[in-house]
Order: sequence, then structure tokens, then C-alpha cells
Amino acid sequence: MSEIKKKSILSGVNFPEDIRHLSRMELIDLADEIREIMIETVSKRGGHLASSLGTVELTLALHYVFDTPRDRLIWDVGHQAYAHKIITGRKDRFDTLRQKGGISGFPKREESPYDVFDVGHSGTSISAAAGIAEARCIKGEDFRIIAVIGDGSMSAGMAFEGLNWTGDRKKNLIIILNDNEMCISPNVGALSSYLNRIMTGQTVTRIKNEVKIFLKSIPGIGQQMLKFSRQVEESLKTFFVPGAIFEELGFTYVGPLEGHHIDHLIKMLENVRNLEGPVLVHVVTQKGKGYKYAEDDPSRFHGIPPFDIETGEPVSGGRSPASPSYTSVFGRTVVALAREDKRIVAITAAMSEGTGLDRFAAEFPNRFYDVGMAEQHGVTFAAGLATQGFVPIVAIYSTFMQRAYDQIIHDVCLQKLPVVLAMDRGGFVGADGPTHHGLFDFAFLRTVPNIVVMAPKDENELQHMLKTAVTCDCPVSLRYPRGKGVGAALDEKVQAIPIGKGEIVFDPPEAALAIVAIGACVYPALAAAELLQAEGISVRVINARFVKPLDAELLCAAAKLNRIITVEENNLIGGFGSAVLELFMEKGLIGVTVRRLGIPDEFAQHATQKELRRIYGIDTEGIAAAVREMMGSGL
Ligand SMILES: Cc1ncc(C[n+]2csc(CCOP(=O)(O)OP(=O)(O)O)c2C)c(N)n1
Repeated sequence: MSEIKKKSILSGVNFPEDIRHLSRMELIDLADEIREIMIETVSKRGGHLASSLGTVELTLALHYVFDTPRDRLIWDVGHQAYAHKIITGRKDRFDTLRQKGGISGFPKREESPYDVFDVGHSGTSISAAAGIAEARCIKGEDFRIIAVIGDGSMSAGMAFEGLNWTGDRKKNLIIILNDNEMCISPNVGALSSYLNRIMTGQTVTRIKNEVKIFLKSIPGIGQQMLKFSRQVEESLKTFFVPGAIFEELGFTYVGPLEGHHIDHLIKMLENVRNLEGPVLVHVVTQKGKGYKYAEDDPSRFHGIPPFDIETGEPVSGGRSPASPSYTSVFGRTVVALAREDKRIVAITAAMSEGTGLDRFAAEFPNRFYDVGMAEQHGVTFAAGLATQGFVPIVAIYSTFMQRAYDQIIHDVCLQKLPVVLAMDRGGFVGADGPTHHGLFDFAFLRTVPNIVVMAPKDENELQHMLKTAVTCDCPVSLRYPRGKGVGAALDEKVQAIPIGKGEIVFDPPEAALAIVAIGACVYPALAAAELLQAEGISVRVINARFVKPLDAELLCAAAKLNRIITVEENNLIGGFGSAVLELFMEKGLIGVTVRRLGIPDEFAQHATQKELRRIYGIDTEGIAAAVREMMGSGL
């Protein structure tokens, strides 16, 4: 029997207006087609698959019911917005997802008028929507505003601040709470348990009914107890009325709704569309919906590198399996150190696997804390633990640590508490782009008193620096890059490094210039020096190790060469190179020519780490070119 090929609905869909006349059956088929292209594309490009698979019906229903882009649709984090991208004019470019020059993995205003607010970090949608609502009011306009936020992101402090404000202002605004009970791993916290109770509300009702039947059956006292139990039930009502917390905060609560039933979703959204005041629609979805492997393991498919669609397994991309990632060396070292030192506790903000702390969690469940997507809370919580004699290691990606700046200053550094800020993904992260690059931490941390700021040149030095961090009895920031290490042999014995001491890693006689590199830039600097040596240019290479305190002795000695190039994977303003310049100024070494390599005053876009290092001239070629230029210019 010949197979009759179904007509593609997606081929006729480019913008939301193309879906508004479709039948319910056609919308269901469209959802399937969208999932197919998502899986196909992410299998090649990598990306946030599970979250985006979970929101396909919700996205279609929202664009079907609301008059986007006139009505403003705002995504939280934005990692779940692939279906949104596909039906808002970017279907034909979807294949370029997260590639250099291609479309971003997150909503971006410069990409489309349908992207209302740039995003990548969590918890921003409600506040942004509230701001837009005020602007609408001042300008006398009348569009609708919808913010979509996940249950994990709802645990962010800013989301609570936004709820608090919005419930009070009484402006028309719809919040869609996309509840899949997952953050990257299963969600944590009291709000998450509360949402879970709402979802199991029917079970509660059933249990209550069973208790009533039981009480009635007790001869004599049964009726009286039933009366008493009703009074108790009244006082406990808030626990059983779905969404009572949101109602109390000033929202009309609607839900919980089944988030993959498109017909149902459309009807409910049409009903809430014209409600007055703030509304919270609680939609229950399944993370990874429609792709077996993602449904079975949504955590792994949250952010996934390229994979084989048939097996769900990653494709290696030709990377050497020999070098472990910085993350895994960090994870192993924390465990080893914690075995010897009972004061060590570890904290993550919803990223136990991403930070490598899952090993620690398995071995020391009582010394491990996942605080949810709450970086500010995580850092001050660590400070609290530190006041009681513990040594907390707070593992948070550099980009998300930005959230906790005041907590670092006010709660950690001011009190000189021994909190270790372990910042993974320092430098370029690659395809996630400007919202996720960790390019500011050297600059924003080195200005804070009492903190030691360091970065290892390789995974072996990372081990030693971690030991240094947990033993130095002061606030420490330790940043290391995303991805595999350089393949350095890992010393068995881990030892603390003297604070503020750098090292010379290449020192040919007759060196005419010194490259002072930090962190991931040391090896490219070394390779550049070797390249130049063959060309007859001798260059000393210094691994600075510390951004603060600087190794003044080593650097001032290097300044005698009169030519210095600093290299860092950080924004230049206020960064490592600036610190070196300040040192030379203070020491009166004003005759030294210094060139700083790093990221200029702009946001680096998405591309691979390799491409970005090339673009910004901090790879081997770029460093060698800078040296040649400096030597050639006769300076
Ligand atoms: C401030 C901040 N911290 C951490 C992250 C990393 N992160 C991205 S998505 C995510 C989980 C989001 O969970 P949820 O909002 O429930 O969305 P879901 O993926 O489950 O749909 C995390 C921890 C982030 N983007 N922003």
C-alpha cells in the first residue's frame, strides 16, 4: 500500500497570522512538524532542546490567541523559545541557530519585533512585563502583555520581587507559569513543593473525602468529629485551594491547565484574555515532550551538544576524549578535599551537574545545598555558613555570579569570610552568546577589598588553586573556562600555591618582550612564543595566576624588558591588563610600552570559543601578531 504523504502545514507558516486560521487538527500537526525541525536542528547545532520541546503547544496557543507582536510576549530565560522563533519569521534561518552570524539561541530584540525583551538569565520576565505595563499606561495604549516563566525561574529572587510589585499595581498583565516540575534537575524549594501540591490537589480532595466517610462511620462521635474536621479544613483552606498564594498576592489564578492540549489551552487563553488586573495562568507541561530520549532524561537534554537522533547519544565532534573538562576536574578535586576537610560544604544555584558538584552531592548529601536559581541567596547563605566555621565553595558560572555582586561585597568581602567563589565558564562560552559569556568577573571582583582573584592556566593548576582557596582563610574567586582542559597531567598530591605568586613559563635568553597571560590565555601565549622563537623573536611568557594580588616583583622585573603584552579572556576595561598598568603607574614605570589584549568595550556575540578567540586576537595567531607588531614598530 503506498503511503500517502501528509501535506506540510509548517511550509505555509512563516508568521503568527498564518496559524490563526488553522483548524485544531492542523495545529496539532503543526506542533509535530515544529518538534521535528527542532530536534533535527538541535541534533546538529546543540542547544536547549528539552525546554523548547515542552512549550510547543503553549507557544502556538499564545500566538493564536494574542495579537503578537502588537501584544507583547516576554519569555523568561528564553531557552524555551525555539517554537516562537520558528513561527515568527525565522523558520528559514533556524538552521543557523547559535552559529556565528546566525540566529541567537535566545530572544533578541535586534533579531525580530516579536522578541520583546533580550534575555538569557532567569527571573527577568515579570519585572520587564511590569515596566512595559507602566509604559503602556503612561502612553495611553491598550495592548496585552504576557510573560512566560518556568517554575524553576520562579525561584529567582527577582521573580518574587516582580510578583510582589505586579500584584499590587493591579495593571492588566498575564503571567504564564510553565510548570514542568523541573529546573535543569528536579526543581527545589517551598514554592516548587507548593506547585506540586496544587497539581496533586485532586489526590488531596480524594483523601479528604475518604476521611469524611471514615469519620461518619464512627458511631456516636463521628458526626461531631466531622463538624470539627470541617472547621479545621476551613482554616487550612489556603493549602487546598489551588493558587491561593497567588490570589493572596493580588492575581487571578487560573489552572492548573494541561499544557499539551492545544484546544483546551486556546479556550482558556481566550477566556483570560480580557480579564482585568494581573492574572496568573498555571500551565503544566512535560519537559522534553515528543522526543523519547528527552522525555526520559530531560536534564541531559536541557542544554545538549550535537547528538545522534536515533540513539540520543552525543556525537563527539572529534574532540580528544583524553582531556577531562575543567568542570570534572573541579568536581573531583572538591570531593577529594572535602574528604580531608570536614569544614568544606558546597553550594550550587540549580546547576549541580553543570558545575560538577553532582559527585559531591552524591558523596556528601548533608554538606551539599542546591538553593535553586537564586544566586544572591546562595552567596549570602554561604556567608552565613562561613561565620560558623565552615568553608563554603559556591560553584556558580561566571555570568550568573554577576547576580550576586552586592552579596559578594556586602556579605562576604566586608566580613572577610572564607567563601570560595568557584566560577566555571569564565571567558567565552561559545554558542550561548552575550548573555552567557563570563567576561566581566576579573574587573568586577578585583575592585573589591579582601578578595583574592585567581585563574589557573590548566586543569592541573585548577586543583592546586582549589586547595589554595580552601586553605587561605579569606574570600577567593577562582575562575576557569568552559570545556576540556589542555590535557595537563594531574598531580597526585594537591598543594596550595603561595598567594600572589606568578611563574615564568618560558624564558629564552635575550627575551625582548614579555607576554603576561592569565588563565586560559597562558597556553596560547606559550604557543605564540614558540612560534616567534622560530622566527627569531625571543619572548618571555609569564603565567600571572593572580589578578589580585598581582605578583609585583615578577611583573616589575619583566617591565625591564620595556615591552609588555597582557592577555586575558575578559573585558579590558578594569580587567587584568588594567591592573598591570595601574601597578606600573604606581611603581613609576611609565616608560614601559604595554599593550593589552582582551575584549574591547562591546558585547561579544555568539560563535564558537575558537572563533571568538580568533576574532578578539587572543589565540596563538592573534598574540603572535601583536608581538610582531610591537617589535616591528620599534617600540
Ligand atoms: C540567573 C540564572 N541562573 C541560572 C541559569 C541557568 N539555567 C538556565 S535554564 C535553567 C532552568 C530553568 O528552569 P525553568 O525556568 O523551570 O524552565 P524549564 O527549563 O524547566 O522549562 C537554569 C538553571 C540562568 N539562565 N539564569
